[in-house]
Amino acid sequence: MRVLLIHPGPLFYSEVYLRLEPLGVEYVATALENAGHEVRLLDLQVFGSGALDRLLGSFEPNAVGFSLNYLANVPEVLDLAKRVRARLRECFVFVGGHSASFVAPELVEHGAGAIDCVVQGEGEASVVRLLDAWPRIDGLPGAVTTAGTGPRPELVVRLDDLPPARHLTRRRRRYFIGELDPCASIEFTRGCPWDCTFCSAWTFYGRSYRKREPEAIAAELRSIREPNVFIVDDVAFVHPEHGMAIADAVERTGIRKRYYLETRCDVLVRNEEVFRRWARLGLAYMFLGFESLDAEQLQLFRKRVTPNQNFAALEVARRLGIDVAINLITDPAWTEEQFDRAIAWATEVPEIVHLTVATPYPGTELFHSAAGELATLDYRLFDIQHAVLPTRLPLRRFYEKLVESQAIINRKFMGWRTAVAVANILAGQVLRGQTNFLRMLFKFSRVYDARRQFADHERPVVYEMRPPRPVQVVANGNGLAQLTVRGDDLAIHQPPRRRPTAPIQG
Ligand code: B12
Ligand code: SF4
Repeated sequence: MRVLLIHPGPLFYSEVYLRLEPLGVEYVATALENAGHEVRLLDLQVFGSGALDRLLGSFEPNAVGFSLNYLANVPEVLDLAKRVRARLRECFVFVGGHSASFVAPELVEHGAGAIDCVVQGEGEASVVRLLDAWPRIDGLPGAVTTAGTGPRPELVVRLDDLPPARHLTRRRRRYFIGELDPCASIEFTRGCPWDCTFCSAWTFYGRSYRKREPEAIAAELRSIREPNVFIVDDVAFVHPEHGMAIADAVERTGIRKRYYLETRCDVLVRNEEVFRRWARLGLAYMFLGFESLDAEQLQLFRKRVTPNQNFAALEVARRLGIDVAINLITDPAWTEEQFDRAIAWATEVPEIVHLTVATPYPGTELFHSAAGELATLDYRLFDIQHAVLPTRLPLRRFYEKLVESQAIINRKFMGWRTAVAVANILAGQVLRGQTNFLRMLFKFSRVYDARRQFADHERPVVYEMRPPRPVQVVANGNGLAQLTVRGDDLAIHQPPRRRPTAPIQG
C-alpha cells in the first residue's frame, strides 16, 4: 500500500524554544516499510498544509495515518482527516499517538465518518496487522472503530528491532532545541516506573519500563548526521548501569555530540557519576521537573521527591556544568503572593525556570479527580499554557501574572543581550545556514501575550472534549481523600505482572 503519515503543526507556545523530529511516527514508518509498504512522512511542524494537498495529489495514498500525541492538536487533526476523506473517499484514514489513545472513541465520533480507526498504544506493534486486515479491522488489538474497542494493544518486545525511519523526514535542519541547532532525537528507554497524578506517560505504557541495547544505541547515534541530539526518555538514566553501558559503547565508537535530556531530581542526585560521565561525553542541557517549591504540593502530585532533593539536584547540575531548565507547575488556585514567590525565586536562580499551568489530561488521575471542575472542554486550551480549571485570580489577571513570570526567561536568556553574549555560536550557525536559534531569541513577546491567551477562551468551539467520568472520592485512615480510579484502570498497555525494578523512594 502507499501510506502517508502526518504529524500535525506545532503548538504555538512551544515553538519559541524548540521544534523536534517526530520520532514516534518514524518508528511507525519503519514497521510499515519493513512490511513492504511505500511510505511518505509529512511533518506539518515544518511544512505548510498546502504540502498535504500536493502530496495527496501526487502520491495518491491508499492509507493516511495521523500522529496525535498532543491533546491540543485534536481539532487540527480532525479537520485534516475530514479534508483527506473529502478528497480520497476510499482511503483508509487512521489516527494514533499518545493523546489519541486516551480519547479514542470520541475521536471516531467527532470524525463523523472521516476516521476509520484510532490505533491505541505503540503504533509499530499493531499498524502492519491493521493494514493487512483492512477493511476487516473491528476487534483487532488496539483498534478503536465505530464498532467499538478491540483488546488492549501489544507492547513492542524488542525496541532495537526497528530503527526510526529518519530518511523520510525532510527539512531536518528545522529541528532544534535552544542553542542545539540543528538537533536530532533518540530514545534510550521507553516508559516511566513512577506514577505522578498529573502525568499520563506512565499510564500509557502501563508503568512498564524498557531499555534499549547500548550497542544498538551507539550504532544509531553514529548514523545520525546532526551534531546535537535530544534524548526523548521520560526520565533519563534511571538505572545507572544502563547509562554507564551506553557511555562505554559511545566512547568505543568515538562519537562526539552535544546532548539534551530530561530527568528527575532524585535520579540526578542518586546517579551523579553517570551524569558526570555524560557531561564529559557532551551532555550540555537538562530539563528537571521540579513541579513545585512546596513539599505538600509535591506529595499531592505523588512526585515522590522533596524540595530539598530538588535543590540538591540543582547543586549537582551546577557542579557538573550542565545548564538546567526547571519546570514549575502553576496551580490555577494561585494568589498574587504565590505567583510573586515563584517570580522571586525564578529571578534569583541562574537557571531557566519555566512555568506551566496544571492541566488535567485524559489518562491522568488528575483528570478524574477534577471531574465536574473543568472550566472548558476546548481541546485547544489543553496545552499547559492555558487555564482549563477555574482560577482564583480573575482569568485575565492570572494570565498577566503567568506571562510576567515567564518573561523572566526572556530577560535572562533571550533578546539582544544574549545575542551579543553568544555571538560566536550564532555566527557559526548563520554561516552554516542555521537560523532557528537566532530567531528564537526574539520571538518571546510575539508569542507570550496575556491578552491573547485570555481571548483564546472566547474562540468558538467546534469539537468538545468528553468530560471525565466522575469518581468516588473516599477518605482513607489519615483523613486524606483517596481516588477510586487507579492508574491500572487508565492504562493503555497491560501493566506488567512484575512490579517495576527502578528504585522508587517516597
Ligand atoms: C519528547 C517529548 C516531547 C518533545 C518532542 C516531541 C515530539 N516532537 O514529538 C518536546 C520537548 C518537543 C515536547 C514538547 C511538549 N510536550 Co511532550 N513529551 C515528550 C515525551 C517525553 C516523549 C515523546 C516521545 O518522543 N516518545 C518516544 C516516541 C517513540 O513515542 P511516541 O511519540 O509516543 O510515539 C509512539 C506512539 O505514541 C504511537 N504513535 C505516535 N504517532 C503515531 C501515529 C500513528 C499513525 C500511529 C498508528 C501510532 C503513533 O506509536 C509511536 C511508537 O511507539 C512525552 C511523554 C511520553 N512518554 O510519551 C511527552 C508528552 C507527549 N508531552 C506532553 C506535553 C504536555 C508537551 C508540551 C505541551 C509541553 C510544553 N511545555 O509546552 C510540548 C508541546 C509540543 C508541541 N507539539 O509543540 C505531554 C502530552 C500531554 C497531552 N496529553 O497532550 C506528554 C505525554 C508528557 C506528560 N508528562 O504528560 N515533548
Ligand atoms: S516521573 Fe516524570 S514521566 Fe514519570 S510519572 Fe512522574 S512526571 Fe511522568
